[in-house]
Amino acid sequence: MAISKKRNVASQGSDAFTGITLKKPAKYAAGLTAVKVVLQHTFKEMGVVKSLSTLSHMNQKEGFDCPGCAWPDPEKPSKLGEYCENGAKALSEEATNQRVDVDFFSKYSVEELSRWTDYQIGKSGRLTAPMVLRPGSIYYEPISWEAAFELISKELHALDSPDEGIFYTSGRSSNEAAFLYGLFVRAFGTNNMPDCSNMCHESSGVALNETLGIGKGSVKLEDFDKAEVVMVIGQNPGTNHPRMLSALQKCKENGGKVITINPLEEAGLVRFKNPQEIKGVFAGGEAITDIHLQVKINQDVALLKSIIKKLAAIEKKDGGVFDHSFIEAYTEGYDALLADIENYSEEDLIKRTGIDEATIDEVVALLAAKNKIIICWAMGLTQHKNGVSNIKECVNLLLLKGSLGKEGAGTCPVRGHSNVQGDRTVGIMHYVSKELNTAIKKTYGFTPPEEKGLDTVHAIKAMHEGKAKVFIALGGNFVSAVSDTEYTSEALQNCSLTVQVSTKLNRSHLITGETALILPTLGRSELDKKDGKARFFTVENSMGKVHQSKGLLPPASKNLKSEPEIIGGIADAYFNGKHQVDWKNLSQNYEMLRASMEQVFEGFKDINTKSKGTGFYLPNNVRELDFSKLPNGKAQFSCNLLPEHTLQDDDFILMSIRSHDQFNTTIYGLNDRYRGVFNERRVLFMNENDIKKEDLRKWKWLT
Ligand SMILES: Nc1nc2c(c(=O)[nH]1)N[C@H]1C(S)=C(S)[C@@H](COP(=O)(O)OP(=O)(O)OC[C@H]3O[C@@H](n4cnc5c(=O)[nH]c(N)nc54)[C@H](O)[C@@H]3O)O[C@H]1N2
Ligand SMILES: Nc1nc2c(c(=O)[nH]1)N[C@H]1C(S)=C(S)[C@@H](COP(=O)(O)OP(=O)(O)OC[C@H]3O[C@@H](n4cnc5c(=O)[nH]c(N)nc54)[C@H](O)[C@@H]3O)O[C@H]1N2
Ligand SMILES: [Mo]
Repeated sequence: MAISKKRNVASQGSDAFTGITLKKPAKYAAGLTAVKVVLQHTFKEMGVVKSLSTLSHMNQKEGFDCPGCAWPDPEKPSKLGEYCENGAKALSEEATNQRVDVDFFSKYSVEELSRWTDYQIGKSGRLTAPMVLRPGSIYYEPISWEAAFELISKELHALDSPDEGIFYTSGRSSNEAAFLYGLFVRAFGTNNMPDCSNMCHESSGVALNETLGIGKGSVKLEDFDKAEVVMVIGQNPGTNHPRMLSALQKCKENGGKVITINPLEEAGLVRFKNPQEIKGVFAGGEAITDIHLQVKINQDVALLKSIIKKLAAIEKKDGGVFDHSFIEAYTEGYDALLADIENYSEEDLIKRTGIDEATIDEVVALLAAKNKIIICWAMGLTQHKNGVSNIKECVNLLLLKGSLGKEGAGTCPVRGHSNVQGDRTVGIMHYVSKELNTAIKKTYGFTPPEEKGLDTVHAIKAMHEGKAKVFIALGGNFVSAVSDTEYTSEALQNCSLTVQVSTKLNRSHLITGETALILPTLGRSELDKKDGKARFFTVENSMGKVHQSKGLLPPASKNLKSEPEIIGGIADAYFNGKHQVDWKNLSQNYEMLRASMEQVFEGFKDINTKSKGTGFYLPNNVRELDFSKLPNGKAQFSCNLLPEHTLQDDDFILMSIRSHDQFNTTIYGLNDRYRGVFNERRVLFMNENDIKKEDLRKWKWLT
């Protein structure tokens, strides 16, 4: 196969530095500056009138769900607006007035565009028409929707096996779109459904499933009002889930304590000025963290073990620390856990964490006395090699304290993309769910494949080795989101066809297979009309609540289709009327689609009516303390190993973090205001002591 390497030479864009300036890191998050930044950003991208009228509909009952993160909305949204600085930035990225039209593509070749920075590419605007990049060509050209669907159908039919197809999903798709997509992929005959979760909260899903029998968290938003202690581990809510700070604020107002565990003292975790309150705008803000544990990178297992060991010692001496009636009734493995912890030296554990013992003792004293504990976490725990152990160790602590299945307590993996949890619920996964397959067979009359499919890493490998040839992405920016950009570029360029269903131009449109398609779709904020009637779709937030989302803006172009319509178009062309499922109808009639999803998912009963208003919670066995699906019907304690790092004296462990001005691969701007970095994104932070030790200040750029 001819690989068109020459047309996309640069997989990283320009490497030129943009001129960094540094200031002191911020001491608080949000406040008046956040309000100013919101307005600057949205006015610039969307204009004043459109900004103000659209923002007031975001996260409101009759409005649309924020395209940013998956943090839930309160029952009574704030009248001043229920959004944060970064949600507003996510909206203005989508609702920008800039357009990437057909002329744009005839002006700039793929090769030229691939030399642009991600920031420039993203700022070019919304995609407006289906485009095709034909073999040997360096320019995208327009194509009709029908021809695009036919082209995909032809390539899929040409594969030797359905397993040569890869069907990626990002986490922005609605439940309806994701379900239909998964249904089509299964009808096509493969489980090759890598998704952005593989790079994100996969380890949470695995750890929670194995220990508690559900891959999701157990807390509801109201639990934050009642919690005595909230632990925020490996998470930076000030930037990534700013509305969570309001929940932490409320917890504190009700007498709760917040413990943060993070190698960095993130601005939002120190103080918070709630921009939705007058006092938040004008006063000094509220302290959020009561105790901060500045743990060394990837030493959370050591830290949690040291805490558990110290709690066990108090329990042995005085009693009253662990919840024995809970442990007895609902758990398995307590004795093994206590025996295992004996194998570790307290001194060694504490040394690994890099934290002074007195601070750990403060945390232990607090935890010993309280039993309504919430543990929140995100990428600082999940994205390590030993991510599963990190999370299982959090579960151990909650089980010991009986902090599950009651008010003010539980697990809280804070999700990323605004519907990443919903996508999983409705069947986006590379592994096989027997339950789902049985329900699909019963409802639609075909048997889904029973072989496990490829996750992100294995899908890349398969494309690289020529074992997979067609790559279709429902949203996202695959090439920039996965870790090894060069290897992945080669893998994608090995494909005969790559297809991107997208709202905005990104690098994955420029690093392509022999033929490539861009299929532009409606954004969440846009009006989705059929026969003059507005349609809504549903999403699931980070706490398992399903609710409707209805856009209001005129679509970026008349030539856009909704995601379900695009999937229906592909499926219809592929099966050409020879399949049990009525793809066309199902993809256009969302009520019918939802009614059919009701048959497949137990918790979706009456979804068409129940999803209106504030929505409904899906079943959650942890909330009910029902562990019947686990071995012996019990929640599982686990014994986890410490991560081993073999470091030389001058070796360092690195971690990755998001800057304040980005959403995954989307670059909102070049600043990281809270951390005091301006005009440059490629920044390496280092502990001052390490810099001194290595005498790195001699380097000019570190002044
Ligand atoms: N504005 C904005 N919002 C977003 C996103 C975005 O990119 N921009 N992305 C969305 C998505 S998809 C996701 S998954 C979430 C991500 O939300 P977060 O997980 O909050 O995002 P990160 O920036 O990866 O933050 C990781 C945090 O973990 C800390 N950390 C790193 N290593 C360790 C460690 O070993 N131990 C501990 N205890 N902490 C550690 C870092 O210092 C950092 O504060 O945000 C979602 N929301
Ligand atoms: N460099 C880098 N890599 C990362 C991360 C990071 O922060 N930086 N974060 C990691 C994490 S935690 C995650 S979850 C993954 C995320 O991986 P992805 O989900 O693949 O990446 P995103 O950057 O969120 O995708 C952005 C693109 O999604 C498209 N898009 C936006 N909204 C919609 C929509 O409504 N429908 C459709 N069809 N398309 C839409 C736009 O074209 C936009 O360019 O990346 C991981 N990898
Ligand atoms: Mo994520």
